[in-house]
Amino acid sequence: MFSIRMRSSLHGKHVSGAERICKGEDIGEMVRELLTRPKEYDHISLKIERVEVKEIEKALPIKTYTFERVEEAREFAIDMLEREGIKASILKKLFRELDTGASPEGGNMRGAMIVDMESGNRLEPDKRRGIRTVKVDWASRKFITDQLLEKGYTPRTVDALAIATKNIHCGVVAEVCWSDDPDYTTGYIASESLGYIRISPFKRKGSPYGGRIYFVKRGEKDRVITCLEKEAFLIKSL
Ligand code: PML
Repeated sequence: MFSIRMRSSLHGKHVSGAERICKGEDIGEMVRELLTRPKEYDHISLKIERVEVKEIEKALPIKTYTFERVEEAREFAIDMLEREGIKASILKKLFRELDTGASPEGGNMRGAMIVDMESGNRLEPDKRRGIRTVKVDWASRKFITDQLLEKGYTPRTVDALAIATKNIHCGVVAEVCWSDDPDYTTGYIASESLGYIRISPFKRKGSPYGGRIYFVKRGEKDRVITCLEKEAFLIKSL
């Protein structure tokens, strides 16, 4: 199988990125599809790589919780994540960082923070780049997308659920995510026992800041990063 990754930008700013895993004979069709995704770009890169693929039987189960205000939504997320053994003080500090841009110069990171769940210390080797969950796709993307859209979820759920499922499979104990898209305020938390919990609104409308936080056991950091960035997975079903 092959992993195909596309990243596009306009005037030096990231526009869109996507990934597919497919058979050699389907590369042409996948590339054509990925090229139609960015509306406008002046730079696009495609990386095609042969990968050994493992399977994940089932995606994390989905639940959605809707709140009046961001503050209530965040309190709910903190309560849930405390059950996973992460202190509220650590969560509040990291939420502030995501809200104001977690990269050293204040912008969004390109990837995720990776955090020691006990001390709250950030462990990313490069705080601008962060950690990237790549090499993951649905075994039947079209079938899964149709099912999720029919249930009222969005195209973002399709990709975020795949990423969260791989993260937890690789040993991330819990994940927090909200988008950097100023108009997309639904985020999620995920863990083995919580599943994929969509939370709305997880951030204020209009905010250009967002990203992902991966909580890990300190001693497992290197193994988890290798799994997230190097091992390829196809998820078989919902
Ligand atoms: C959802 O609607 O299921 C939450 C998706 C979060 C997407 C984050 C992103 O696209 O950056």
